[in-house]
Amino acid sequence: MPKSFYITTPIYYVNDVPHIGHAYTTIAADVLARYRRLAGDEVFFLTGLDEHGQKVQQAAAKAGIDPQTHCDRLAPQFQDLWKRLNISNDDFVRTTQPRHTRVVQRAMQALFDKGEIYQASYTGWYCTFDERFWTEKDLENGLCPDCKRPVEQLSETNYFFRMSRYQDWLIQHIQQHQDFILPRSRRNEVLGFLQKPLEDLSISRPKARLSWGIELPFDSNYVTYVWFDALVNYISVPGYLSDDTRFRKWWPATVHLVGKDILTTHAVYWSTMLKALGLPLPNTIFAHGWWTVEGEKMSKSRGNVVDPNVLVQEFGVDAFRYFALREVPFGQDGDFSRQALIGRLNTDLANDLGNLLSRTLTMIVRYAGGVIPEPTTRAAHELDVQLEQTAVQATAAVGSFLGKLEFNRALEAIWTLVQLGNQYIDKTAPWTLAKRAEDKPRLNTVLYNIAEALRFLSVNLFAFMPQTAEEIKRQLGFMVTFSKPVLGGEFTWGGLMPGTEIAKGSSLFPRIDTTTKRQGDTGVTDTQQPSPVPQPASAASSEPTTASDTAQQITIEEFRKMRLRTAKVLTAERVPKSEKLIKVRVSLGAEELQIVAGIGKKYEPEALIGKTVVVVANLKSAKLMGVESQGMVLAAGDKEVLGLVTILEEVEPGTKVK
Ligand code: ME8
Repeated sequence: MPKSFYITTPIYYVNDVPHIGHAYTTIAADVLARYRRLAGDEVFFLTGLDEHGQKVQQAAAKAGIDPQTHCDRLAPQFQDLWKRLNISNDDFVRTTQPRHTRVVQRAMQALFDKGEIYQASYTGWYCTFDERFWTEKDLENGLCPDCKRPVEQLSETNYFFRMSRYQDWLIQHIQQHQDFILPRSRRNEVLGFLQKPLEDLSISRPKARLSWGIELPFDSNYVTYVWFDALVNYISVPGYLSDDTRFRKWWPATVHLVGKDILTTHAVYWSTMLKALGLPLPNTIFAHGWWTVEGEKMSKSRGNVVDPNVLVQEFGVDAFRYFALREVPFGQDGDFSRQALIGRLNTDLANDLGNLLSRTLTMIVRYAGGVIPEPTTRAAHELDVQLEQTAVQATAAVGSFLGKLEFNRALEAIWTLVQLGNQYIDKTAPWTLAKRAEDKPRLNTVLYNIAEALRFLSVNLFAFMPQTAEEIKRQLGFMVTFSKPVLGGEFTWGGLMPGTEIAKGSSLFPRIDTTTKRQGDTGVTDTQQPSPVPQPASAASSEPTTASDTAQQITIEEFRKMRLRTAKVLTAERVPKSEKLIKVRVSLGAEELQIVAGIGKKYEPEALIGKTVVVVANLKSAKLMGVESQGMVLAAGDKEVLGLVTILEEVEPGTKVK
């Protein structure tokens, strides 16, 4: 029997367009939903909109339209964004839908009939922004303790939910269910909150003050408090009080994903409501952290609200999905910056993953006629065993990390395989194997293994980056149906079918050019090319040093003009129609250079990727066979290149060489 996995996001207020905060929770939920489907669970993934209440009424009034029209205009913005982000939600609730309002009214009536709701007059401090009353002692310097805005004193007759009677029970429930509120630190916060006496909760608003809400079934002068309406979406949609069989299948929810801002409403209001209704509590409420933008709180007034649509357009959907979950451990606060996103895209996605695929495809075309070759021996080599084991372990690790909502660690586990794949290529050196006919069987095995590692990667990446997973699959031509529970059944190493034709396509992640102006950091003010370019003796000639070398002595100042740096080779490809020239893109840490080097007779481009070389980084750009070269890669040899200059130890790219 497949397990039922019911996951929800908050339903977002339609007072404004969606931003990266909303996208964050929704992407996280999507990854879990996709992964659980792949693992064979039956999944119900619900998201939607919170359309009632003061915030929405105010936004509509500001726009000069009635609230329903306002909601109808904004709802497609959320739905379109979810499509663009490849969100695989199974339903989309809007709290103005009759399927929801009906259930809210029935639930309210049931609570009223049970005596869980009573009417009373109340005087308190009201925060319009948070739509809630505070007691005198709650206030902080006379301001709302939550949003720090001014509050006003109001006296009202309202309906109250007897929340206070559930305080002890709730404390006990939280203590007895370790995973009910996660992460642990948030659980402790809720327990801390519950140390203070819990008051009854006002769950109505007089229509005279707020008309935009669901009318109380037992008093038409009132509408339902927006939270008492919104939270019910989690049960109204899967069939509470309307379809028992369906409801029994999905409730209790497996995970409610929320931001830390709305943990109390979920952990306290929602739990006690469910208890009063006689319903079981969800397994887990997970409160994730808060995103700032370039170090600042995101707000309309600051004008720094980030539109996910723009990011998708600029960087692609999967780069954004990857960044959102890779950058910060889920649960902790994080900061969004374009630079950080570009960094992730260029390194993890373009250099590591993109390169692995393109190198593999290039070699399959070149050395195996564009067809996945038949491996001759299985696990013949220590390197093969290591690759297979890492693929299998990474797959298991992804499952176990996602079980704990540790998205970033799941991605790290996947990247151990990406990196090992690249190392496997470097170490097995297929370009060398291709030179000797007797190495052909080994070459085939190696190429097969890399392609198989990529099949594993594609399956593991699917939940995070569905489009990328599909593209890897398409280019390598293997058969996997991601809508089937691939990981639920047999998913083993060696499943890749030899003989399939590959379809090398465009690169997965085009690099974002971050090339900066190349001056200044050495204090070099003279931008003129030092002339003649002094070459260190070791790189100048294969001849021993002669008297004529020493004749061309240079001063230390002249030498210092040269900007010598370590550089990591990111990409390498042959310059068309040239036997000798290879175009490399190298990273100097903060900047990148494109260099055309005459090393093509000695090296295959694939062998260079990932290597640390030494470059002259302030050489005036020149064009070689029409291709711009912005520096020089140092190599030993004169007419003939004998070997590239490398560094004995591991050093960061961009380190000064002197
Ligand atoms: O609270 N960083 O809706 P809402 C991370 N309608 N996540 C963020 C974020 C940020 N800067 N900003 C928003 C509501 N979020 C209610 C919910 S549920 C029954 C009713 C995300 O539009 C995060 O998930 O204010 C947060 O909890 C949610 O959006 C708040 O959305």
